[in-house]
Amino acid sequence: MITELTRNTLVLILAGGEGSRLKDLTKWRAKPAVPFGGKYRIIDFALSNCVNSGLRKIGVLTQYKSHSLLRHLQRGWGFMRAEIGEFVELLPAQQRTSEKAWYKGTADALFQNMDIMQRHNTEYVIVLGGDHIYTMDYAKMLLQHVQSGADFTVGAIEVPVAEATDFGVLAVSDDMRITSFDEKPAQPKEIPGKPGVALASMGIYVFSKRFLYESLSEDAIDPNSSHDFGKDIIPDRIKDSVAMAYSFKDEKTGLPAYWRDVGTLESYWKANMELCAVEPELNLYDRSWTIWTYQTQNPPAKFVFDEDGRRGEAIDSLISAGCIVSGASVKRSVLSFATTIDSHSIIRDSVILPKVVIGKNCRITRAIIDKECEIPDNTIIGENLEDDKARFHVSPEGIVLITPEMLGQYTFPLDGL
Ligand code: ADQ
Ligand code: ADP
Repeated sequence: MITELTRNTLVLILAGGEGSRLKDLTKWRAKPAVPFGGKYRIIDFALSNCVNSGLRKIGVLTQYKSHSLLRHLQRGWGFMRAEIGEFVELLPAQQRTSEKAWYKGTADALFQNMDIMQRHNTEYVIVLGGDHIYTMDYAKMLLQHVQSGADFTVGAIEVPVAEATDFGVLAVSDDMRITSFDEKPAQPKEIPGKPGVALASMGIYVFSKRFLYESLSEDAIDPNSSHDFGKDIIPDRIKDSVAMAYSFKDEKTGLPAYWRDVGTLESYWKANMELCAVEPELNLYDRSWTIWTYQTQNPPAKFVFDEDGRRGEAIDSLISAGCIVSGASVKRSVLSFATTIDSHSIIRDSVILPKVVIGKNCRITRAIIDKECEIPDNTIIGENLEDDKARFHVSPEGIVLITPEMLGQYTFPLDGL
């Protein structure tokens, strides 16, 4: 809902990280631009949450391999009405301050956009990562921030301690004031009274304007630091400011809400697989919380008998527009748009990105296949991982990643220079 508060808030989405743990999926595109869930890109979730929360002044900070991301944003997110103060602005790293360097860390990315923040001059600034899958009403966090009189508020979620080593870990008092913050600790603190559970930072923050400007000013940041929010600014400022945590919970159950970091091949694959459940925790069918995206026009998905009379079928799967399954079987898989699968092939537990062509007699299990791959007839993937390792990337958990380059499809003149 648009309110006085949401109108007075600028959102900055950090979308420039390298995402190196997604391996070759992010070789040519930034992590927020990676396709997800059949028809979306990862960044669509943060952006849709903004629009659905009534937050319509949005800047997206890009840096690493941003072509695909910028194209997606230009094509799909240009529908805001500038004349009523709504926008999605693209903010590529462009050395706007006297600093002659690309963005160093996340804090530096914001510092280099101080002029933009000052120009919009909103009372509040929300900073989000562009690479998580979740639905969340940010307006509720904003309201808590304002009502508590905080200088900054960190979005937080309960996670198993074993996973908390990848996150910032918070300790809070009874009234949710942050008492400590450790970035990616080797031994995360448990929540008192909840053994095995830690309170992790979701990497999303609400700042009051004055506090943010002060924290980003040149004298406030140690020039030798990594210029990072999680490592430098947040831990530094909890003592001398009002720092609050906002606990992200499912309102109906009171349990931690759905929130997935899809930073590794395993977690990316798993979050896609979760969508194949009969009742997934992430409800893409909720008409009150549409996930917006850009999509090319495609005809409906089609399932046909092949010339031998074999059925083309799919079960427990998401099949996007433009796909044709001919005499082949798809089980517990996500097919992005315009993929074709030919006779006698069986696809199981796999994530197929757009415009993939899968030939006849293939068996593909536990794989991620990148956009525009052409898989030749009789290809077997996911059954003998030693064989797969020779041709493709195999994650420690045995998920096989296949890209056009690995199939020898692209030969670029610049390769090897
Ligand atoms: P990480 O995700 O490891 O931890 P980071 O790599 O800084 O932190 O990425 C945060 C966001 O900023 C990502 O969306 C990334 O794409 C983007 N980003 C990174 N460098 C950028 C740059 N120079 N310019 C623009 N965008 C950039 C953070 C917090 C943890 C928290 C986790 C939650 O530091 O405390 O627990 O997020 O996933
Ligand atoms: P999009 O989805 O925007 O069509 P992709 O996500 O497929 O683009 O690719 C991201 C970007 O990387 C695009 O700019 C594309 O042209 C480029 N790209 C993809 N694969 C390769 C490659 N093997 N070599 C060089 N550039 C590539």
